[in-house]
Amino acid sequence: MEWWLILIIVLSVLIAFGTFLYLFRLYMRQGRYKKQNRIDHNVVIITGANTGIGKETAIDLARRGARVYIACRDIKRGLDALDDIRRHSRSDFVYFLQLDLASFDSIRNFVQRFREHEHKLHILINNAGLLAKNSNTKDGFEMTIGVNHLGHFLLTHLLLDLLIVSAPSRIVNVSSLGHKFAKLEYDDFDSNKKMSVATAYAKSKLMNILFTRKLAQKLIAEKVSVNSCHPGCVRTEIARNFSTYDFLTTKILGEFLKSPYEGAQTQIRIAVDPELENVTGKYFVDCKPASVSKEAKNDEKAEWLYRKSYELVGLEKIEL
Ligand SMILES: *[C@@H]1O[C@H](CO)[C@@H](O)[C@H](O)[C@@H]1NC(C)=O
Ligand SMILES: *[C@@H]1O[C@H](CO)[C@@H](O)[C@H](O)[C@H]1NC(C)=O
Ligand SMILES: *[C@@H]1O[C@H](CO)[C@@H](O)[C@H](O)[C@H]1NC(C)=O
Repeated sequence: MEWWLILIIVLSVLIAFGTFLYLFRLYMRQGRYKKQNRIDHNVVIITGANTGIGKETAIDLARRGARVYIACRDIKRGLDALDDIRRHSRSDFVYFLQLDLASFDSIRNFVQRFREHEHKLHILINNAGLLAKNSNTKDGFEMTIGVNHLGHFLLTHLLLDLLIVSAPSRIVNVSSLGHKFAKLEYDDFDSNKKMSVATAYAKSKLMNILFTRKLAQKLIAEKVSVNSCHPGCVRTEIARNFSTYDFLTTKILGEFLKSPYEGAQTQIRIAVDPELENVTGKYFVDCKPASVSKEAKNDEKAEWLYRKSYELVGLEKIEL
């Protein structure tokens, strides 16, 4: 073969491969919320806002004029994040309240302190999520499910009356594509049950979606919307304690993962887009509505989970 023919073939292959990588990167990082609408004086709570997409969401909503309360467990990290968020958003209306979602007492205490400052709540973003190995919450539940699901369940219910008097208001539950790998079983709350971290995480995210759908039905008449989302594959610290995963995501796949800013776009849209005012019970990916797994559409399990969670977090039975 002629040398120039070989050269052309090699170049074509390289160009095709480069184009493929470029398009794949665009695909992985798509979805932007571009409207600049303001939400002046709206009161917002964001859990886990000291880092990653929660922090980016806090900056964005503070820029739009909201009063933003960031809730996280570690006081030092929370106060550092508060400084950053105020600086980047150029807003002084950002506040920090300590909250440990692995403790029902801490959650009740948080809500009490919040009520001393505010009589309204327009947007609740259940953003905090973790992956924890072999540990339990203060109340004795498996840690990942306890925080990602039960903790947020209690928090949401203790704040419902404020959301209702502030209607139209919104609840955003940050779930994950991971929910598609999970099935709900009736003994999942048992802290002695053997479960891998990934399984517990997927289950907790499935529970988020089942709840979103159940709660959305219950709150239609109150004009409180409840939607959930998958932020995309984002560079975050969620797996900071798992070194192999951490190495993979930060060093090798980094270019194909969303930055926290990009990952925050979907939840920002659900929280503020005026067009979505009457949209509830839906699941969004890359800023667009998407479908959930078959398991997540199971109304019977949603109802069971709702009742079970009510009982486990120690709420009085109140039918909405
Ligand atoms: C959204 O979040 C919490 C718990 O996950 C629930 O209490 C609400 O019902 C709503 N859905 C959620 C969080 O899934
Ligand atoms: C990660 O590990 C550190 C100590 O190495 C610990 O303090 C921290 O609580 C762990 N975080 C999570 C989310 O498990
Ligand atoms: C939502 O519903 C209300 C009352 O039904 C209506 O006035 C409003 O225009 C609707 N908003 C959107 C964006 O469709």
